[in-house]
Amino acid sequence: MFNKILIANRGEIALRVICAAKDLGIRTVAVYSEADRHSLHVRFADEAVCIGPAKSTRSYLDIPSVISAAEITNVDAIHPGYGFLSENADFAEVCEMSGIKFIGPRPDVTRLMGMKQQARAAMKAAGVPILPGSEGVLSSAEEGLEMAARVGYPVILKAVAGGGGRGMRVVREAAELPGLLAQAQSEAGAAFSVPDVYLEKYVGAPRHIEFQVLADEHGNVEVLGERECSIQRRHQKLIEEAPSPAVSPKLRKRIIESLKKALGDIGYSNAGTVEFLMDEDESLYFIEVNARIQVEHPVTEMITGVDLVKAQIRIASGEKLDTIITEPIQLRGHAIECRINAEHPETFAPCPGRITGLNLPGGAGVRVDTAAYTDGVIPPYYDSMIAKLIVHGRDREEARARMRRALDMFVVEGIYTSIPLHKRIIDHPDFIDARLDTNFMARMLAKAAH
Ligand code: MV4
Repeated sequence: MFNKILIANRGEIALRVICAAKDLGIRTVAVYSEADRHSLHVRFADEAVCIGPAKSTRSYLDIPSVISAAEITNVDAIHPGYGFLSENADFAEVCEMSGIKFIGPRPDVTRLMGMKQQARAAMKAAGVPILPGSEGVLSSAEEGLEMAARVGYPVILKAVAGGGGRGMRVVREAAELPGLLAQAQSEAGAAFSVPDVYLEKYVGAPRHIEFQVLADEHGNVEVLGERECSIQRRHQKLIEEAPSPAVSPKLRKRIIESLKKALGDIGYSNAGTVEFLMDEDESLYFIEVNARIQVEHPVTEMITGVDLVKAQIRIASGEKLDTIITEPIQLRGHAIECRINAEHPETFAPCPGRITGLNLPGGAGVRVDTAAYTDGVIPPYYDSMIAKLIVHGRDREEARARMRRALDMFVVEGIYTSIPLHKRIIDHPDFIDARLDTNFMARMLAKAAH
């Protein structure tokens, strides 16, 4: 096992990784920007190194600065958390070349998963259901028109190097396709330096459902069920839950079996998430792989009892999965997570500033992952998420009731937060009845506006 690891991140996830390392008896090194000098990840790590100014391109995203900090402190491994360098295959390669273990998948695998049309082809080859569409990159508008006619309109054009919704265009009829293809290609070229685009059948109001995977470095794969992530606004998730109310045991079993084969064939290792869309027929279709630990991993931890971050570290140290997961995975009860953001609950404008008062809820079935504290300052330079409130219950309704009372007891003074918005969602009849799709928030906000 490692003696010491560096955490190349900040905020709640840096603290989360420090907790996992402490539980394993591993020493920790925090890195921080000048804006994060007084952060809890700095306070609770065994050592801390300032790696640059507030701007993340000059600190948390600066590969030479992070590697220098790792070399000075003589760590064995680096955990990248989520965001920042977590899916940067070049960074994972530099770690490897510097003799530092990167806690995540191999760089070649991360690179392959980043090329969405290749990930799609790999999944298809292993029998994972995909949406009808192009085999690879579109080479011309003519090819796009031919393909769209075959799968039927509407179709969606997606950047192969895309993510988070950038470089996507929905095409409703043939006449629009050449123009939208040119737009998608130029947007993709500007944003990702790769103009390549592929085509899929478009699903109108899908559910967003993702499966959690753990794989060791000896070819063994486990799938820890799924999460429902349909409650989102502009590609930012707000609420996640596990299991998905829309996935039957039979469908779950089928997807899990196909994913075990696919990830084995790909040579995937460490933690990962495989994203799907569910259409009105309740069929699941693969869309992409996220080669990192995700924000919403705690809902899976709550229903499986598996500490995913500890598992990541143990896998990276070479342990076999059957020593980490010693019994068949069981999904127990129901978990819900609310992402608490420092933002105005109506305008969604970010709201950095000083937290002058704070009460974190607790009690049975409640977990709060946060790096916030009274008198702490939320800097304006980074993501606005300041806490994750996670609850567990025997069933969805018990979890929902616990979420409602925990939100009532969650007090943040000095800045605006999304807590009032979460109360509205939790009380919404469609949420109560689990009638969820990716348009839920747009519908709820449009109704409230008139
Ligand atoms: C889609 C889709 C409909 N049909 N693909 C958005 C981000 C990227 N990860 C994939 N996305 C979508 N792909 C097909 N074939 C609709 C979306 C989509 C979406 C997906 C998940 C969660 C929220 C979303 C919001 C808008 C669009």
